[in-house]
Amino acid sequence: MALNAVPEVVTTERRHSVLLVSIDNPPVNALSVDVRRGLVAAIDAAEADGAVAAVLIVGAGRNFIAGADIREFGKPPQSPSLPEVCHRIEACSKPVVAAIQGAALGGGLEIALSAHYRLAVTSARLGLPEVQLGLIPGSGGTQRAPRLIGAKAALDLILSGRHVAPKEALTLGLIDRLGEGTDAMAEGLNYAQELVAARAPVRRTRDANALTDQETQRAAIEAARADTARKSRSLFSPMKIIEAVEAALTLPFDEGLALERKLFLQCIDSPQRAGLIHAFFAEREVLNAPETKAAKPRPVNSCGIIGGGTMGAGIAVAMLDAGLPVTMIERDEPSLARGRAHVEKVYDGLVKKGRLTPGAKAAVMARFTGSTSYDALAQTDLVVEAVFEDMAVKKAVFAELGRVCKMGAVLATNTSYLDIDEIAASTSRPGDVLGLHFFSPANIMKLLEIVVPAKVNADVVATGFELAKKLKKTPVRAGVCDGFIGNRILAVYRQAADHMMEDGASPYQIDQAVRDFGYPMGPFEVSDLAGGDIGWATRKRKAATRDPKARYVQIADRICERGWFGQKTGRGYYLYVEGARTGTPDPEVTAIIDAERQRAGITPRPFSDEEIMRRYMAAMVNEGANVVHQRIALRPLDVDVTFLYGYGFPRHRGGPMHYADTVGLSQVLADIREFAREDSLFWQPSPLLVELVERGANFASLNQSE
Ligand code: 3H9
Repeated sequence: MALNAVPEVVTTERRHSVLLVSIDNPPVNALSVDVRRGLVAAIDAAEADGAVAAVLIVGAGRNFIAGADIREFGKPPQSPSLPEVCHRIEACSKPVVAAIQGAALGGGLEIALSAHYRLAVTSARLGLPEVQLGLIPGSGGTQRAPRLIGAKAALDLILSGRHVAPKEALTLGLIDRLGEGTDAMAEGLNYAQELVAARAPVRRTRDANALTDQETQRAAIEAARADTARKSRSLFSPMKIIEAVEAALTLPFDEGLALERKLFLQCIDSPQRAGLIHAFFAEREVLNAPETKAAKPRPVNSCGIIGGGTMGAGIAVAMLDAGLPVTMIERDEPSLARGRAHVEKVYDGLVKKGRLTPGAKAAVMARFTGSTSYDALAQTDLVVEAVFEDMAVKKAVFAELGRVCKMGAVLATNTSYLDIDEIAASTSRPGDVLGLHFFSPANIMKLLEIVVPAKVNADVVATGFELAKKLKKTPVRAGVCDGFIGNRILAVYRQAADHMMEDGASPYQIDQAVRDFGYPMGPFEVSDLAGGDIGWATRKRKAATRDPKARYVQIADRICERGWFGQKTGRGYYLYVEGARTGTPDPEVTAIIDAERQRAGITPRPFSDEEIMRRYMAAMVNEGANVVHQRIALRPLDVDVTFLYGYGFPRHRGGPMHYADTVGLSQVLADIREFAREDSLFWQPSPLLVELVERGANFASLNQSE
């Protein structure tokens, strides 16, 4: 029986003496203003109805509540606020039970913490992931969670943002009961009726006493503070989280709540919050490509890999991890044995670390077969070619694939820069050919560029996206060009770094400035890690087509000529003593740089860290704009996601294009024009950047256009 008219995202219905309050706000029951109003109205209705002895809150669909409605952040607040809703629930004079299935995250868990009793079924995942959005829990989570489970456990949850399964939640004391079945509503009704029968009292989390042992709690807070200072130096919200949780120890509940609110609003106003929420939506929006809307993916239940080198083996592991059977093709038995050994080595490492049992390893390897004959791929659904980067070799592979593979098989190349249209033309079925550009190590890196050649069928592209989901990777649609989205842009800002090195900044200063910006490594450290020979090979390949008028810095070539390829040879830009993974500056490299400056007639000048980043980012953003302008990337957000997932761009800055918006595009353009006075060939403003500045628009305005 419907008791009263509340907005339909929250419905109420009496079941005996229990008022069942159901939140139905697809897709994830986020706490929009209507839900908040509905919840308050439901509690009011429960108080007013003498026949109601308890309240049960449930979520319709797969989730309980995924949290505050992130789309409302940054807009004018609407009443009631979430803290007010939580307060209203907790203050209810009749027992309130939360029955959780699926996500109870952020504000969703805070609603549950405001209820008086909590039950979760097996599908439940509980967490306070606000830190991942640059926030702190803002509706009592920092005050109620420590009171319920202690400061140490609460800090662990809130600082990591991790999701907790119901068993652990029970052990922690976050919930009171584990539901035996899967139906949270049915389990919750039984629980609520039991509580009514037992005349169970209202039990408010604000009065919980897990903080009584002050000394232990303080130690936990100090440990978290030291750890955060070390690990999350450049992040804004983690220290605010610690401050708020500390208040749970030192202040009365209502004062703690007031402090939490103040700190939450500071976080809401921070550019890091804007960057992280942009990243959250962008990584979901990349899934919306024209082909994913237009076509259904082909089924992929088996996979072939051509080539058992580092890349091929990494891709094989990614496929095996996703549960697919893999057939690896190599040209001869010794190469095949090496390919298999590469794959096994990864799983042996996991066994050694105790993350995989020998039995589980054997089960995975049972899905791996190898062959020296392409005929073994006759029934395979999808093949990824990962052979040497040479057009003639690739064309020969694709001609073979066209001959042996069944009709409808997807034929993918993992090339990093070769023209996929040309590769596709070498088969009898170009409509089945696309690029799947994995990043090394392919079983770990999350980015997968889905490269779309001119003649490919839409369902083949959709299959690439579906495969990414299976592999738990983040796909970004890219057009065909040298380097696609990521490596094409990388080539340009790497040159900007080389120019600065020759003009007076040391590689060590540049790396430090880039790390201070938030990257885990600077460009020269990355070069040493990847192997200087890789970039050297690319430079040689491009030498014939290089514009003779373009500036070319030879320092890297001088270093490579000495056989210094980075970590694997013990020296590159840095010195690596006895296999160390962190290098130290090398005076001989500095001498090489000095000699090159002299040879080029350059008098070195000092660079500030700020100027280094201005140039580095201007180069990245300008080429990013070119990539969008030429439709290599669908939208600026696709460039952002590429850099967040493939190049270590600091997530709290949202990606290079989002970052450029925060700096202001007119400022970026002014910088480029200023730099162009020294080198007008390198610093050519992107037509898109110029157009946006003229219109007073930004990159974000293009993200909505698809
Ligand atoms: C918070 O609660 C602050 C409070 O402490 C204080 C406030 C005062 N809002 O991920 P999916 C959308 S902060 C709005 O693909 P899944 C998402 O964009 C919040 N929209 O599904 C997507 O839209 P579209 C703390 C949201 O099944 C659709 O839902 N909570 C929200 O793979 C499906 O999402 C979090 O940080 C939201 N809160 O995963 C949890 N959440 O279809 C964030 C999702 O248009 N959410 N959407 O692309 C998640 O972690 C996952 O979405 C979840 C489901 C695990 C719930």
